Parts: sequence; structure tokens; C-alpha cells
Amino acid sequence: MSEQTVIKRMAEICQLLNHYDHQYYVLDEPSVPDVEYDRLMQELIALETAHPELKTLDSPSQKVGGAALKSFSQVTHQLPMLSLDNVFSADEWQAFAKRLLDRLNRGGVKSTLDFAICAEPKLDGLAVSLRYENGVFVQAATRGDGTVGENITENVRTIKSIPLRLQGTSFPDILEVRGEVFMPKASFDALNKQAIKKGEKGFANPRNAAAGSLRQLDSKITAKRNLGFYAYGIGFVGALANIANNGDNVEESKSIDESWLANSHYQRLCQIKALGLPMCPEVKLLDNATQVEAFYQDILQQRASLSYEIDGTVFKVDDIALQQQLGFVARAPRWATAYKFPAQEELTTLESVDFQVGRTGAITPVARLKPIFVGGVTVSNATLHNQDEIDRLSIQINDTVIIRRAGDVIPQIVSVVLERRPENAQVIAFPTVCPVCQSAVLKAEGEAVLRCTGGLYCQAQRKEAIKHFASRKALDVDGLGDKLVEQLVDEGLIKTPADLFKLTELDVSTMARMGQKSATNLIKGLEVARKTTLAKFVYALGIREVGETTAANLAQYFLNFSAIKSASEAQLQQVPDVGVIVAKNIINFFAQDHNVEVVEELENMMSWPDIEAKNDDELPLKDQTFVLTGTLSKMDRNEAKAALQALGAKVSGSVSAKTHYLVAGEKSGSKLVKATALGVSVLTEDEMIALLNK
Ligand code: D41
Repeated sequence: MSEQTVIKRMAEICQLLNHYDHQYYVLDEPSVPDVEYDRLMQELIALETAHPELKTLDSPSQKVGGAALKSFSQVTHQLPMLSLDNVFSADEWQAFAKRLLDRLNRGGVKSTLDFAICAEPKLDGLAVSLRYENGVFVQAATRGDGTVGENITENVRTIKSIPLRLQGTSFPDILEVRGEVFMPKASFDALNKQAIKKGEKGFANPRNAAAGSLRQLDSKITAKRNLGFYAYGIGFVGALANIANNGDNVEESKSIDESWLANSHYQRLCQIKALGLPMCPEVKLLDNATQVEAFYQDILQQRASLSYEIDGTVFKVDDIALQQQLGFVARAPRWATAYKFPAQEELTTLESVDFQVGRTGAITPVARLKPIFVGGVTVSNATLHNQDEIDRLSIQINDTVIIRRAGDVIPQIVSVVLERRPENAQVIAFPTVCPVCQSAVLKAEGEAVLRCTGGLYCQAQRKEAIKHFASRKALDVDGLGDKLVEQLVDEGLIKTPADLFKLTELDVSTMARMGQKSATNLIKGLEVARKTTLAKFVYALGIREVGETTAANLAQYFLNFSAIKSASEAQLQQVPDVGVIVAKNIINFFAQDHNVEVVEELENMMSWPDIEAKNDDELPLKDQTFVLTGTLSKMDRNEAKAALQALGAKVSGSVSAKTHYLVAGEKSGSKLVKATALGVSVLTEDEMIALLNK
């Protein structure tokens, strides 16, 4: 690179970083994901290292963190607040550990990594310093640039978990506690729901919400925000001069300053905890560095079910004497590092949009993205849902977009970086006819989705209907996956679900890429699937908005299939969970000639027992609403659901104030958080089984 190019690139990066800083720290409106910011910063630092003569005094690399706002007074930290180094992989952690060892070895202190490590989740909040004098909370400051922060005393005073007076009597005159202020996930969700209700746009994530709440000039607003705090370390510790002047107290106050401090970081956290300050319950003291990877994996597993947002783990050499040996580089201690999780947000471009036709004819725009590694997987597609969503994002083809993949949640497009819209950006045009069967498309009043009107004439809808019919929760046809359904339809062997039962082994085995064994398996699977239950059969028909629960309710209410087929709209509405719309959908389904034909064929080829009427005393869980979440170990979720429903319980998919019980399996996530917040009774799997057996 020529010097001219370097100068130009550095200026470009500085301008971008300053711009992002302003958006992030001043306006609370982040415009690019953190990784993008970090990448630019790394690039700038690399260029500055290679060309020190080009480094400017006001370079963004010189201020880690944002400048203090004018409206808050400034606080100079008595001891600077350091920053944390990052590693992003097992290899990088190993390299960090090796550097640790080399340095300690050089000093002749340690030759193996056999020393304790304090392991902490890395909270995604804001670092603050709390100052206590004579046990009384007197000041709180943001980290700011590490040297000077903002005075946020009045706001921090409103955080319920932060004591305004320390417990006990054994503490130094002056004690600074460092930790992270954060907003619990449940509070964040509630706050955003409220904001959206009021037509405001809400915060992008819990960290921004915490930052926004701490930066309120009116602490009454902060007080309503339900912020949390976990201590991660100790800052300045010392004796008060005015007490030292005061005769008798001299000896006493000197006896309890630095000497109060334990010589282990973990013990120090416990000391702070004993004074009444919150300590993160997941913090663990590891015997040695070999346990680091396991802690990281363990916390990564727990991530979704923790009540607070984290973006990685932090590992610290526990022994303070070793910490002192290791010292600092620039602003970060050599004895600690963050070991971060893969980024959950990344930038990529929207290359094109395809339109998929679903089982009910809904036409869904699917974003084809330039493949991008995010949240631990490579993402190349994301749903755009419907026109409303496209309008909301104001997204166009060739736009730069932010993709988020958190945990096992399907990837979503969070927003568009409008300032990067290229000249060749193209408005996304919806099809005017069905892309599969060319039938007319229609948008029902009050609905956001566009639908193909082709019904079962549309090959896409037919395929989806058959896939649904054979799916696990429906007839669960062994040996019949989605790919095979597509092939059977494409080769003209089947047109309807009923055609499945007319297939012969010969038909199937002569198909392309089909072995004799698979053919035999499929025919066997179909033979087994002929015998089913009324509820599964009704569900398998794929009537719009008739899910498993509704199908089971219909079966339980009408007891046989003829009664369901011939029920009136009014009768249908007597069934639990069936409202006007679902009742109309059912009537509509049985009014279509092609459906009647297929259903009659199926009735002749399949069998299921009628259901015997139950009286109320056989339904001990009548009117009780259950929600299942997490992984159950003794029965599968569908079995549990069916068993609960058989006793009259309602099983719902989402937790609300009307939920009676949440059954929480392993790795329960947001539903458990919500249920706890709403005071819903939580049952373990064993407790549910006990209830079923009672
Ligand atoms: O949970 C955190 N975000 C966290 C942040 C943590 N668990 N420990 C931390 N430890 C430090 C040192 C090692 C410098 C005392 C930190 C931070 N620093 C930190 N947070 C923001 C800047 C630095």
C-alpha cells in the first residue's frame, strides 16, 4: 500500500468510527454490529502500528469507550478502570495461556499452568465504579475512557440490588467496587413491549437499554427500569484522611485498608458479596487452566436460560501476587482475558429474494444472502415474512443487512444499513401470479400475507399438503421424508395424500435414486400409518389453523369423524379453542369438492378407533392451562402433551398470565424466565409425571 493509500484509508476509518461512536454513545442508536466496529478498530490499530508517524492525537484508537456527556459531571477514577483483552477461539485462548506461562516462567515464578483461575460470565452491560466511604454509598461513575467517567450517582442509587450502606463493620474506609450494570432479559422484554405499545421504537438490545437508562438525567425514570448489578472486582481501597486526623481512630483506620483485601480474586468477590453487593452466581473458581474450555462450553449452553444477557466468559488469574507479577499492557491487565462467544450479529448483503408457496398458499419472500458465518453457523437464507415486514425494514435487493442468529433461534434480518445502500439497489417486487402454478394471487383484507388461489391445483401446495400429512406429528410415515414427497409428486406418482396408499413397491422401486430397501421401507411405513387416531387424522388433513391441539379438541368433542365433517359453524365454536375463524376454515375445507373426494378415499383406506365420551371426573385437569418448555428426558414433548390433554388440560405454546403451570425440562429458556416473572407455578418433568399418575 502506498503512503497515500494508507493516509486515505486511516482517515476513512477514523471518520467511520467517530460516526459510529456518536450514534452508539450519544444517540443510543447503534448502526452497525459490534463486530464490524471492532474490525475497523483492529484495522486502524494495525495501520497505526505499521505507520506510527501517521497516528493522530485524536484518533478513535486513543479513546476506548465514549466521551462523557456534557450534562453529567465528570469523575476522575482514583484508580483507572482497565479494559479487557479478547480471545475468540480455543486456539486464541491457548495462545493467551502460553503468553501467561512464558511471562511467569521468565520471572521464575511458575513453570506449569497449574494455578487457580477465576471464571466469570461476561455480562453484556456497562462497567461502573461504585464508591463507598465509611460503608456509605457516595458515588457511582461510568467507565468512560477508563480515566474519566460520568457521574451517575443519582441513577445508580435507584438500582435496587445495590446497597446504599454496606453490611457488617469490616470494610476499608474507602472502597471502590467495580462491576457491570445490566438489564435483565425479562425487564428488557417488558420495557420494549411497553415502548412499542406507545408507538415508540424500543431499544435494540438489553445493553443499549441499560445504557439508555443510566444516561437519564431524571433518576425517577432510571428507577422504573429495573436494572441489575454484579460486581467483578475492586478498585481503589484506602483510609480516609479526615478520620486519620481524628486522634483515636488513626490506628483503627489504618489497620483496615489494603490489608483487608484477600489475596485471591475469587475471595475478594466473596468479600464484596459478604458486604451485601451482588455477585454473579455463575462465577466459579477453577483449579487450573485445563478447566477453562469446559467452563466456556457450559456457560455457552446455559446462555439462553440465564436471566441476563452475556457475550462470552472472562478468565482471570486468581492469585493477586501472580497478577502483580504479570502486570499490564497499555490499558488491559495481562492476567485476564475475555473469551467471547461467536458474534450473534453480522453484516452481509441481500443478493436476491425468492418467493416460496406454503401449504396454505401463503407466498413467503425468502432472502437469499451472501453466505455469512454468524452465531456459529453459516447463514445464506432468512425469511422476510411478508410485505409489511419488507416495508418495516425498508429493505431492497443489494442492501447491506444486519443478520442476527441468537442460540437456536432461526436467523433473522434485524435491519438495513441505509447509509450503505448501493446505486444498484432494487425495490422488492411481489409476484402478480403464483410463481409455481400461475394462479391468481390474493391478499385477504386485514391480512399481511399474499396467497396463491390455486389450492390443490398448485403443485407447491399439493407437495406441502402431502408433506404435512406424512409428518411426525401427523401420520408419522416412516421412510417418507420431504425430499421423497417432492420426488413422488414431480414424477407424477402421487397427486394427493390418498394416492400415497395406492403406491406399490414396484412403483417406488423404479424411481430414480431409489433402492429396493427404501421402497420396501416406505410401503411398510405406509401400512403402519393406515392405523391412526382420530385426532392425528384431523390434524393430518392440514385444515388452516387447525393445529394439533385444535385437532385433539375436535376429536374429543365430536368423538367420530362424520360428526366433525357435518358439524355446523355454531357447533364447531363450542369446541375449546375454536373461534369464528377456525370454524369457518373447517366449514370451508369440507365444502371443497376435491377435499371431500380425497377425504372419502382416505376414510376407506385408513382406520382409527372412535373416542368414548368422558365425564368430568375423568378430566381432573379440566380448564388447567399448561405450557411445556425445554427438553424432557422421560417422555417426548408430544407424548406429554397428549397425556395432559387426555386428562382435560389445555396445552398452550406460550406463557401468559392465564397459564397455570409451566413444565420446564432441561435447558428451559425465555419461557421459564417469563413464567417466573409472572409468578406461574413451575413443574419439573418428574412433578408433571407425578401429576399425571395421580
Ligand atoms: O462481566 C463483565 N462484563 C466483566 C467485565 C467481568 N466479568 N470482569 C471484568 N474484569 C475486568 C478487569 C479484569 C479489568 C478487572 C470486566 C472488565 N474488566 C471490564 N468491563 C468493561 C471494561 C472492562
